Amino acid sequence: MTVTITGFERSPDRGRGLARDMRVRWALEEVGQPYDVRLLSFEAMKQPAHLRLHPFGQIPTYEEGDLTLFESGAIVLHIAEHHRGLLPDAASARARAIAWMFAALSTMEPPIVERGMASLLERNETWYEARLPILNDRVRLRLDQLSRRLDGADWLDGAFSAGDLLMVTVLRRLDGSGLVEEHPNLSAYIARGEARPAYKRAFEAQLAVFTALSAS
Ligand code: GTB
Repeated sequence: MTVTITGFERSPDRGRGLARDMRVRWALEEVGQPYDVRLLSFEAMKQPAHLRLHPFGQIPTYEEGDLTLFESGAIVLHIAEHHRGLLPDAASARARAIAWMFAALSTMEPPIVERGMASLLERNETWYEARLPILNDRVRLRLDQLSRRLDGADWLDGAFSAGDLLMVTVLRRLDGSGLVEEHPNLSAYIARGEARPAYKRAFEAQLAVFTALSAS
């Protein structure tokens, strides 16, 4: 059954693969599941047709037959549960991989997004220069802890899993901040994720949307 996901018609990241459709594309590529992408304008995302799929009027969504999902984490978990390759078979290892998925989205991502939103929307505020070090330190705390746990391993818990997939996409949002580079093992971890053939296919597919737009 063909899967259809949604993505930005004009991604504000200009093809850097930082929007959350990237993690869904990557998961689908990892498991070898073909998919279609419906591209949406910001206006279309707020219309009733899309709000029926996504209560918050955002991307990504996921449609497979009569199943519709929103929330990138739930979508990646669904893909991982229905195909081999993104979660271990053994029950305890599987539960730990799912814990890393939650860690990526509920422990690492919030301070990273908070920092990103501040740099994007609050840069001209008088208090921005005073607030940025506070936001950086919140991110630094989590990066330090993650770096210590990863230590010299390739992946967070044994083989590559959906936990790594989400973690790498979350860490990529720090691109340009200089914060990840304070931990060479985390830079190498991201690079390992980006070197995966499935990642590359997903990245190229979302970049092609931006390239086609720029050429038109
Ligand atoms: N918790 C939801 C999930 O994980 O699926 C969050 C979904 C979400 O934030 N979607 C964003 C969206 O639709 C796109 S990814 N925004 C439009 C809106 O809310 O009206 C967030 C994003 C946007 C842009 C960049 N960028 O330019 O670098 C990075 C990430």
